[in-house]
Amino acid sequence: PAASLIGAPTDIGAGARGASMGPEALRVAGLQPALERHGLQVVDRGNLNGPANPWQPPVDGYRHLPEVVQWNRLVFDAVYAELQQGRLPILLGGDHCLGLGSISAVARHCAESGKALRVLWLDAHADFNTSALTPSGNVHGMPVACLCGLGPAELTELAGMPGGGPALRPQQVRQIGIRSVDAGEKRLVHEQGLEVFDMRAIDEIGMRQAMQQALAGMDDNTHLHVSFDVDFLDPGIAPGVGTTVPGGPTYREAQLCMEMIADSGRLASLDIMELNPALDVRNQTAEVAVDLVESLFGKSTLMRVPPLK
Ligand code: DIR
Ligand code: MN
Ligand code: MN
Ligand code: MN
Repeated sequence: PAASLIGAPTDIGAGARGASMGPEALRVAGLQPALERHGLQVVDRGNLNGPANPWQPPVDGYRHLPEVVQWNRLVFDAVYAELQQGRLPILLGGDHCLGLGSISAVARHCAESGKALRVLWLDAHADFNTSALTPSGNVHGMPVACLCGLGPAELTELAGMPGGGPALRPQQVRQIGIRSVDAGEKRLVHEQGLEVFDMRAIDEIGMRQAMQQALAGMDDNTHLHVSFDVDFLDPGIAPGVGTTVPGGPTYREAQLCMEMIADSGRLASLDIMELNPALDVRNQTAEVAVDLVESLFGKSTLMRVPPLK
């Protein structure tokens, strides 16, 4: 299997500066050799080069919409090109607004190749705001809504789906680890029927059963995309993000989550987002992210043949 690292050094959709340094921190933490240890052939494509962050207040409910669109177009093209070559794209964020470009490319690729698509959204936040609902105007709080067709045309039409329409139906998404949803956003999540394994669900049924349910119903024809917002993790182990929310998955819960995704055998594209080295402590959040991504690609303590069900 061949994978490609794509750096997207920007904080254009975020509320704090610094996620622009995320790709380099992941490289410094040894992401490429860690993946190669698990039999992956990895090429680092370097960084995309998009517009600077003008750091302006919101206009009509969006901060930096033109720049967000430009960055997402670059991400779309880069991710789509890797998929066309049969490679596994790994997007190194950058803030989570870029999940839009990445998943738009995956959705387009799946539509053109007759694949089913499942998206796992690992995050403290639902990222399901619209310009009318957002408390901040930050587009990193909106990508899931945009992917489902709720947002400005420049973003909802990015995928250029054959036959038109949004990149995703809410039914294709499973969210894990959620513990911060804004008031209006909460109503929209409910109305759209998004399947959310929030922290209460994980407390009640455990990470194991949450992941069994989130991964259920995939088959050999399913492309699994994981969008990993590093703020998914408890801030105790991952302080280096712009919007920490207490009460996230522990190190062990996060490991199990990643291991169960690996065992599914369906992982075909990945985003690693929102790492903010300006807020980190000696790169420890980057290191924990790399460690977890290793598990996502099959690192395990023992040989498990077949994987424990
Ligand atoms: C908040 C924060 N819900 C917003 N969102 C974040 O501004 O829309 N997403 N941090 O990752
Ligand atoms: Mn493919
Ligand atoms: Mn996010
Ligand atoms: Mn988040």
